[in-house]
Amino acid sequence: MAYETLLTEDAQGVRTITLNRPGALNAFNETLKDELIDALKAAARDMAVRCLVITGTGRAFCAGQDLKDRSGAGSGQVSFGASLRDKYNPMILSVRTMEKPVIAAVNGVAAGAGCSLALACDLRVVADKASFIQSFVKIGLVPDSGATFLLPRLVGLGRALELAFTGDPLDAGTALDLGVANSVVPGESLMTATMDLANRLARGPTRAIGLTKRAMNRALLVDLESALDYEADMQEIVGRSPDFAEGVSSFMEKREPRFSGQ
Ligand code: T3D
Repeated sequence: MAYETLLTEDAQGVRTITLNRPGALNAFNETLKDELIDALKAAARDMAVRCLVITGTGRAFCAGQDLKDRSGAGSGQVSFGASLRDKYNPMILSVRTMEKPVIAAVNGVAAGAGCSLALACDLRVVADKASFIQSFVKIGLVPDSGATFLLPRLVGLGRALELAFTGDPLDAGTALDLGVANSVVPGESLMTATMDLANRLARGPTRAIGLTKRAMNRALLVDLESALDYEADMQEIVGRSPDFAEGVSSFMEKREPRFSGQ
C-alpha cells in the first residue's frame, strides 16, 4: 500500500518504516497515526518480515502529536482520552506485542508521543545528535503512549520522574549510560549500524526471538513463579520448531545455522 506520510522498504527480511513529515519534525497528524497503525499491522502479519526498523526523515525521529491540530486545546473540543485509546494506544501495543524484533533508529529528537514510540521499540540505535524529550509537561500534559510504563522500567523511577517533571532533553550519551540507547553512533552511520543489527536479527530464529519478547514483556508484570511457568510454556512451543531442529543440527555439524524464521 502506498502511504502519504510514511515510506516503507523491504530488504533481506528487514522492513523499514520511515515517518515522513520532515517539515513538522514527523509530528503525528491523523494520517500519520492511521498509516503507522496500518503499517505496523502489515509488518506483524507478514511472515517475510523478520525484523522491523522505525526511523524518521530529516532531523527528527518524531515530535509527538501535531500541535497544529490541537489549536482548540483546553476547550474540550478534542477528547484526548479518545485520541489515545483510538490511535496512540493501539500503535504502542502493536509495537510491543509484535512477535519479531523492532528497532528504533533514532535519527534526531524524539519528543512527546514520539519519545514514547522510541521507548516502545525493543532496541534503540541512536544518532549522536539525537535526544529524547518527555515534552508533555511543557504543554501541561502527562506522559502518555506508554511513557509512564516504559520509562521507569528503563531508567528507574527517580530518573523517569525527573525527566517527566522537567521536560529536559536526554542527550544520546546520557541515554546510553541509562540504558535507553542500546548504542550511539555518528549520525552518518546510523542506518548502516542499524541495518547491521537488523540483518543479524532477521537471520535469527524469529519464533524464538518473538516468544522471548513476549515472555520478557509479560515477566515485567508478574511474580517469579508465574514467569518461570510461562518460560516453560514458551520453550515447549519453540522446542518443536524447525529453527530449533536447525539450531541443534548446525551445532552438531559445527556450522552456522540457517534459520528460516519458522
Ligand atoms: O493530543 C492528543 O491526542 C493527546 C496526545 C498527545 C501526545 C503528545 O505527543 S503531546 C506532546 C506534543 N509534542 C510536543 O510538545 C513537542 C513540540 N515540539 C518541540 O518541543 C520542539 O519542536 C522540539 C523540541 C521537538 C524540536 O525543537 P527545535 O527547536 O529543534 O525545532 P522547532 O523550531 O521547534 O520546530 C521545527 C518545526 O517543526 C517548526 O515548524 P516551522 O515553524 O518551521 O513551520 C515547528 O512548529 C514544527 N514542529 C515541531 N514539533 C511540532 C511541530 N509542528 C507540529 N507539532 C509538533 N509537535
